[in-house]
Amino acid sequence: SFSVFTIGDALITFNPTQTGPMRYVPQFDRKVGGAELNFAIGCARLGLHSKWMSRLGKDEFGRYIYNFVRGEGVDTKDVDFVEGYPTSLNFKEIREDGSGKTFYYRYQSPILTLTPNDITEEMLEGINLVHITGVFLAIDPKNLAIAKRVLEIAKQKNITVSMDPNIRLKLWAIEDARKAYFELFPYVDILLTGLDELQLILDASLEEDFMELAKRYNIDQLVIKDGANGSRVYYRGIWFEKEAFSVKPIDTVGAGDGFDAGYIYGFLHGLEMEERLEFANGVGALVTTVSGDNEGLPYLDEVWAFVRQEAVIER
Ligand code: KDG
Repeated sequence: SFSVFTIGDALITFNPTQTGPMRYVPQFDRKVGGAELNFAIGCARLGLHSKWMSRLGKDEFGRYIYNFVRGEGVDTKDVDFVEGYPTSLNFKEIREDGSGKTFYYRYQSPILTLTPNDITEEMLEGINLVHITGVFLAIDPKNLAIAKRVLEIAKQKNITVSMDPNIRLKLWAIEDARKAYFELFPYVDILLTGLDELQLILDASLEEDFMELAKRYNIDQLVIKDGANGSRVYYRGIWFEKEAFSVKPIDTVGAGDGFDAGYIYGFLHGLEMEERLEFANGVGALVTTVSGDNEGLPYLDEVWAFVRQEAVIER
């Protein structure tokens, strides 16, 4: 099977037990979040070998995250516990339509202890694809150097690189985000981005500008996610697109990470462009139907059954 590698911070995510303003929510469900971790779980559920590099607090929450991720079959060889950096928290507010807000309690994330020297060639042994996201970059300015080190090794080893800007303006300013992304674009083979994010990054909404970006940085696949409007990809001068599945979302957080995992699965397995988009749309849609950032990530057979609208025996 194919192997993927990603690097990122984890959070304890508190999901509200009711919708509406967070100040009126008396109870929360303790869950696990983190964009790259969601991606890693998504890949593992689809049957990929999935490696997630991180640092966790040496505390109860850190242990919980570790056990949770291992339970999902993610390779945690490059995960360590660090003293003195408590695991970060994220409280969510959810509206009736499944959209919401996040409130971070994230100041001294354990992953701040990582340095470029922690990145070794050996970590990427046997890896087919490296996935970087903007959340990791946003947490600390020095993470750009860490990401670069990972991507340089990836390039040396001919490993495909995917990136999701995953803009979190609560974590950094758009100017800083842009600078970091543009430094990494030269390494990127597959850019997986929300339409709104791409518009923000380029300060433009024209298709010509998107194509220009892909050409200038030699981005092989520029994949644009547009939620309920579906997704499209610009590949070798041609746009392919696929409409979204209609679902009743209850928690949209993590859908983009799920889409990424689905797209990467489709890429690694050589699915045709439109089928690849459909598969990824299916994973993203399914994520939104379950509460939590990663609980709704489907297993492989569930995605196929969903996209082919096959009847599933339930009782
Ligand atoms: O993409 C989903 C993530 O945003 C969520 O799991 C929490 O990592 C997180 C973040 O920083 O927002």
